[in-house]
Amino acid sequence: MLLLPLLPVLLCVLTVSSSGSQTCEDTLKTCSVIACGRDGRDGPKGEKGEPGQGLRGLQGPPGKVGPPGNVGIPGSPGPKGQKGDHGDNSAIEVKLANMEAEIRTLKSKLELTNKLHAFSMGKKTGKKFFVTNHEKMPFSKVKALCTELQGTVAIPRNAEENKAIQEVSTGAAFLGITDEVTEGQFMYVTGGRLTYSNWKKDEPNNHGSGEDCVIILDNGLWNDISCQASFVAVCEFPA
Ligand SMILES: [Ca+2]
Ligand SMILES: [Ca+2]
Repeated sequence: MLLLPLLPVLLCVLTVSSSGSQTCEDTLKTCSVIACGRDGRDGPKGEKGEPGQGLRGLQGPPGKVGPPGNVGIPGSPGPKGQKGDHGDNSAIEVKLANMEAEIRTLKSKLELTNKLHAFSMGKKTGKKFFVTNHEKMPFSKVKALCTELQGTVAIPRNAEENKAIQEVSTGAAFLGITDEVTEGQFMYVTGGRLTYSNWKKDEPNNHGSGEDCVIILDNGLWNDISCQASFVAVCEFPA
């Protein structure tokens, strides 16, 4: 197929070479593609032809992935966010609720304890009551102990209270009465002169180096005695 376009040229070449006596001009009449040179040398070089119209090859597969690039510089900081919500208070509320429940329980227990104590002491409504730990100690310590318990040293204001103290104490007990300020003039530790007394016979006698405190004996009678001696501590509490 590729030889077809060249066929006239080949035929002409064959005709010229085989004719012998036939001149080039004669041959030119039949073979237009032949140039007749005067001296038979090559003609001038022709102009460069147009690029060929052959088919372009298919595109090849993509090449390998290249190495990763360098780390870029950090970007500028973003805009400030909105203010967050307030914290959750539920934990504190639960704690408070638990504490309130505990306080209610404690109050209830305290009321019951007070009732049991009053019952055990035979306390009657509207009357003060007397309490003892049956320990013996000097008068100063009895005063301190009763004060710590928010009470005072037992003071009988009448025969009924005198009997109550006598029954509570096991053995002789200090009373809240002294003549420490003025000898022979007995006063309540809470202030005021005596309005009731139950002295044993020949007492108070301020015996020996002096007796400024008072005790109630097993039989309920009183005797003045040294404040440094030890006797049972009995405290009184208001009704
Ligand atoms: Ca005295
Ligand atoms: Ca005495």
